[in-house]
Amino acid sequence: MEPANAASLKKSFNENGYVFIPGFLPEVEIDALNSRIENFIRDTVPAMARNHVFYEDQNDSSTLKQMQDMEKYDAYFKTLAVGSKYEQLAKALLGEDVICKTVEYFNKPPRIGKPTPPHQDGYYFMLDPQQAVTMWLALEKVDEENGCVKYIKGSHKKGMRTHGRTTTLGFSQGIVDFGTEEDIKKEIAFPANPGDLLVHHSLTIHRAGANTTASRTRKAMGLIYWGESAKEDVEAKQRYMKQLQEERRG
Ligand SMILES: O=C(O)CCC(=O)C(=O)O
Repeated sequence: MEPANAASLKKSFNENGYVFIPGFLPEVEIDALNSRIENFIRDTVPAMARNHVFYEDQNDSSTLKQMQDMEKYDAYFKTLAVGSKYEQLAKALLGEDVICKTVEYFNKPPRIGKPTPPHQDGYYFMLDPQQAVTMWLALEKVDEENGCVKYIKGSHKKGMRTHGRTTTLGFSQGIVDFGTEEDIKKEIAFPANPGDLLVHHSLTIHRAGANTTASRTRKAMGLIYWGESAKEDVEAKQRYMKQLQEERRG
């Protein structure tokens, strides 16, 4: 990345809590990535740990909605994340060396793809300082109808909001008092074309709509990077994971 470009992206990231980079991945690379994902879903998903793959309907594999830690199962996704242009961008935005924590996939199947509740990723990460970014790469056309991502501009500067349990599988925590005048005024929707990249800070409030279309999916790839200064509150994280497991069993 050109230093001038990196500096202007960082400025806008610091100000708004996100950046939108149209055409980050060229079309041919998107086609290659989409076919790797298709192969992964066919060959690897059946053997994946249950807590790394989520379906809208557990009994219907066509309703796959989310995958996590894909880099642990397939070296292709590790190479995508580590030592790559995504890593370089994360480093430029956070202003320090970074560690890739996970490679994810987000789909909203037609008709049944639920809204993503308003949340801050940092609530799940439990970091001090909150030096982390999430990248969200559109794998196909995404708009208001199939559930595009929406950011609350500048919300990363206002600290952590109170989160509570949701009924959305894969996004178990949401902001309990979301919908204030400020939230509504500052919310911006990001329709995207394949290859467009969104990057948000771990304190940026975001959500996404449901997929209300009859036949379109809504596929995206996620990459999470933590800055090397970000330290995890390990005990709080363990307590949280235990609580999640108990809730899931329940
Ligand atoms: O794909 C979505 O609906 C939301 C993804 C998200 O919340 C995230 O990447 O942090």
